[in-house]
Amino acid sequence: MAEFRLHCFRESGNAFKVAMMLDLSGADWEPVFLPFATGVTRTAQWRDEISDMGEAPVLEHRGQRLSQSGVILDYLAEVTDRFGAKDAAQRREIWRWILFDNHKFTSYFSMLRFQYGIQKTGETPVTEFLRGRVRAAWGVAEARLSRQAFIAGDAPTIADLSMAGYHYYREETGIDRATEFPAIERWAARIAALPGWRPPEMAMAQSGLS
Ligand SMILES: N[C@@H](CCC(=O)N[C@@H](CS)C(=O)NCC(=O)O)C(=O)O
Repeated sequence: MAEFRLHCFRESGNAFKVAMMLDLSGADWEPVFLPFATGVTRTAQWRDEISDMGEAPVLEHRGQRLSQSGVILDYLAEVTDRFGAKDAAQRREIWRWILFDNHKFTSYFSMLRFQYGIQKTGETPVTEFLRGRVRAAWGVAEARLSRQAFIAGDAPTIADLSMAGYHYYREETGIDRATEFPAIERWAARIAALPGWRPPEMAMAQSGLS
């Protein structure tokens, strides 16, 4: 059995945040397939045995089960000594962006992508609202990434891996990233060029939605 086991499915950008970290750190890890569309994460058994929050990803390591991608990334930075903070001030800066990511940068985009790109709802008041919120949050990151190569400095950290989780999927969302957010586009390419990086469909092969 691999040292790290990640409960995940291919479409989960939140899980891909952790998969990227494991790949880029050269960790010995394996995906544990989560058939998300069956509703398994809503069952009492899964919540008892895997995670009470009923969300992917969940990381198993040394008898522990960790959830919340930000906490998992922080844990992995500690045990692998990769992509962590160089001092206390940078640690706070990393957490500032991970919290922003979880509240706005990833969450609005993941909902927009799910509704517009995967469920194919067409345009609705909800998708219009979400796209506006995405553009506002991405604008904040665009300004930062126009000035520096990575979110918390000149080298990649777990803040980048958190924020990049949804940037390698191709569903239509009504946002043209390359044109509207060129600094984010270049940043996503810089992360994908790091040694060991694999796309979601290679890192987490099985689809949880089909
Ligand atoms: N803040 C959480 C979000 C996790 C999350 O929302 N995961 C989705 C899959 S990508 C999920 O399991 N959703 C189930 C639900 O909302 O009921 C994290 O970063 O781990």
